[in-house]
Amino acid sequence: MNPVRLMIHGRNLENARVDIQGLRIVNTPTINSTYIFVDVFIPPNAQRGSRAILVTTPRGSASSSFEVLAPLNRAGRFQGFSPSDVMYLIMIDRFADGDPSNNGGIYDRKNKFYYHGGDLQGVIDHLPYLKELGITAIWLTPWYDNYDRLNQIELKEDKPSTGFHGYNPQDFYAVEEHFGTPAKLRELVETAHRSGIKIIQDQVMNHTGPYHLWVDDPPTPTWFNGTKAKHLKNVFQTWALHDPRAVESLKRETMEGWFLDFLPDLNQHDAEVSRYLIQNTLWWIGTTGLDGIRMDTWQYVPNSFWRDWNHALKREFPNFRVVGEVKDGDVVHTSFFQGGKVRFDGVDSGLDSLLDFPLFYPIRHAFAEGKPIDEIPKTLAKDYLYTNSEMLVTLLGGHDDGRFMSEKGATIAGLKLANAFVLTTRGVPQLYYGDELAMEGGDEPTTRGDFPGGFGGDKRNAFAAGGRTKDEQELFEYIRKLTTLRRELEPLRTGALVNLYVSEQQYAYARTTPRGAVIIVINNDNDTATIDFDVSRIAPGAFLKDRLGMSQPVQITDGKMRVKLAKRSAAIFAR
Ligand SMILES: [Ca+2]
Ligand SMILES: [Ca+2]
Ligand SMILES: [Ca+2]
Repeated sequence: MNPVRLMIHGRNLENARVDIQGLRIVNTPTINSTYIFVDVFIPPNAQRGSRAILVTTPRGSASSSFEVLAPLNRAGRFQGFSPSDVMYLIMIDRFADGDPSNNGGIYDRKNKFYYHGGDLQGVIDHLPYLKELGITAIWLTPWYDNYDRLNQIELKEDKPSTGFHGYNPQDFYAVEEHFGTPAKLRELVETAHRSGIKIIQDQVMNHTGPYHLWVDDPPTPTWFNGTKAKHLKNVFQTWALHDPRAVESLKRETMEGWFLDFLPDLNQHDAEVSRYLIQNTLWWIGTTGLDGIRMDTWQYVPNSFWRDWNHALKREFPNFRVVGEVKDGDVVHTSFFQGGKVRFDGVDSGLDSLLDFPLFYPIRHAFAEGKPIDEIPKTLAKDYLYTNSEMLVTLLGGHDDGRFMSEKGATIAGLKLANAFVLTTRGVPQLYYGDELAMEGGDEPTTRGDFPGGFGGDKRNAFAAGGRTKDEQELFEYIRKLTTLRRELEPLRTGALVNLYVSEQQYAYARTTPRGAVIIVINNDNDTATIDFDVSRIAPGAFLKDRLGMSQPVQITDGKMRVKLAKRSAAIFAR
């Protein structure tokens, strides 16, 4: 994007003149008392480095700086993600404290709503751990600068909270000081890439944090939908968003209401807002070399904006991929938001992928609560509604829901089955930090617990085998085995998903490519089960071994496969 539009904020700016050392200002679309927008052309041969910005008015002058960076080499950067990846979600503040010197401000490890000290250095320090687990992409919760004060608007358990989670940005161009610096972020991306691990940024474009300076002084009159004093409150009538019959006003409170009634809702229909957000995304990608984006609160932002945003992003970074958060269990609803198709509103949003919440709930029901497993294939049967179900990001846990192990009835055996399923079904598997150790936490604050061993003074270090309990070590090894198999067996990454057998508590499916097939069998029952099913079109006459070691080898005769599995266990059959 060239020229680049800069937003300058100050006081008494009427009649101001702006000069930027060695760069040409080609346009000044806006000057008012507190904002100036200037368009700066950056010639390809522009000298790298910091440039002084000088603002002069009849009443005085002020200066700031603007940095011109060398473009990053594209090799090994901006890679996107695919079903060949295993994604791992880290809440930066709660994973590992690699730099106690940034633990200032509202920091208290005993308060679950305050900063706990985790940071970007902590992620860098534990890349070898993630590599050992078989992770190839890390999704980090937002690293935007959040407010440096107690949030008196959002009370948690009747007390002020903080922005430790990152979802309340107050500066879209800065890194949270508790997490590190822009240089540390670039170091993380570079170091991760050297380890074969991609970095996914968590972005927020629906709203700002409640203390953003724009709230009291918006850059344009229509920067936000409403004002702090007068705005709609967000309602969750999300079904209306995909309803071809709904009038626009029926969607307004959902689209333009302030989230939780306090997060200022950005108006992407304002051309300046749209340009600001698009340029901001290109800047993060271009200055760090990161590989993908997880976009927060996707459905509350207009599809027409997403079309423009995705178009600008893909034009610059064609391999880049985006996964949107549409938190809903209904495939009819979520599938509406995937790109690749012009919808009834005349728009193709261009969105590559969605978090697969419609599959998340059946996974919890079956494997945690022990309810019938057939809810899973029943959900997968609706895949035809998506433009590309292979790209969906499948998960058994995340930072907005209680942990798997805190569901009623959850056991380690069930958690293993959930992992076995997520890491062998279609889609891009995503794990949540600490689930590989069966961490517990039943609600939003406790689901974001500190990783044991990531923080000074921790009693044990679960990043190392010696610091794990027997159960934790067994689970860790089981997941490691699954990620290894996914890497070794091509059909688990790229194969078509074929459902072979479904009963109330048994499910068999295959992943097939023209070159071969892998057959997965899960017994979710509390008794041993023997099942017979037809594989004549998938693996006729094959001799298959279970790579998880739970079943005897199977010789297929007459196209029939017979498998006997112990209670609550899974088998992965390959030649
Ligand atoms: Ca720290
Ligand atoms: Ca901050
Ligand atoms: Ca909105």
